[in-house]
Amino acid sequence: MEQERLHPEATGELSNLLYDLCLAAKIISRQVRRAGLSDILGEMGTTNVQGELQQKLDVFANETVRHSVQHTGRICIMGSEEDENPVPVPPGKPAGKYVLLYDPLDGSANIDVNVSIGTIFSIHRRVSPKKTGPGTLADCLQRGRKQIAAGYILYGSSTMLVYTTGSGVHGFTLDPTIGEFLLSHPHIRTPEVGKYYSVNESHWDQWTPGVQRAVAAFKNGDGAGKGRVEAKNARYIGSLVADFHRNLMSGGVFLYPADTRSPQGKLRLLYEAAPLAFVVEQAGGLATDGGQPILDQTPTTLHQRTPLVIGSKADVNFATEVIGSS
Ligand code: FDP
Repeated sequence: MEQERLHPEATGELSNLLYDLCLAAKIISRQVRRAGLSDILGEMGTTNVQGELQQKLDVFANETVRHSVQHTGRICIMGSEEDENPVPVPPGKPAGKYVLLYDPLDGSANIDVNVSIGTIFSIHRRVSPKKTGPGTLADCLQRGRKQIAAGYILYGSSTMLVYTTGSGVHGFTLDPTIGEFLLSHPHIRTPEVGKYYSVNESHWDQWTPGVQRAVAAFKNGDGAGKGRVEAKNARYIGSLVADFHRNLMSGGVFLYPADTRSPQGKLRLLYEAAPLAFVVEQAGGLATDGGQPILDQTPTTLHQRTPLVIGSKADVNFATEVIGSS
């Protein structure tokens, strides 16, 4: 509400879209909290003891987000990690001026082992010349710099919504006793230099010499004195949202570089890297692909991958310089 008042021209539609996402987050959070209890961890297509068709949690999350937004008249098209093609609003339903891109449940390898996971979202304005009816792929393929809102929901020791609309980053914690997100972390700023580096070092042999040098410097310090890198502590959960959130709050750098097995990197530009890049820049940090800022990349496909270096500004600048010089 406070943010909306900064824009006298605002119609309230964006706030309502964010509320729609909060509703989805509460439903997903409830299901995640019951994950070990509710037979929900089964494979798709199998039947549970009640004879109901089991749904994997990531499929459940995908549908929950879709159902929470597609009939509201606020969006014209959605793109999700779980859907091969963009999903326009259903025929006959009102289409709005926003585009939603999302990763319904990031860190899926951690679902079955009770480790933090998250939902990531990115919101753009529609750009297709037709102002009514369903949106098009072109609405989804916009540069990160054009995002008007982005954020994530972390299902961790508590459930937290962290978002930006371009006026800073704000964190809300879900109070399960009243079912509301309460503003717990206004105006989040990330430290200029981080304490942690987060990378899957088992990929070392597949990295370029530049990536190896950057990671070695984060691990050991580069010995070059003031303005260079001090040795950092390592933390890698393997859930992007959780690794990102810890580094945002405590300071740190997360790397998922390109390697010989994934020459474009592993993470997705539109609904993983770009929204987190918007959040981190708004918190005073930085995100690059090891060369250019993530927010300046031009997407050509919905599920495009990108290398990612994200976190505290000085550390991302250092890694980008070292990777680029190899
Ligand atoms: P996951 O495969 O479990 O969905 O988005 C993909 C992602 O998780 C990120 O959340 C995580 O940071 C990364 O992949 C982990 O990949 P590695 O196992 O290769 O480290």
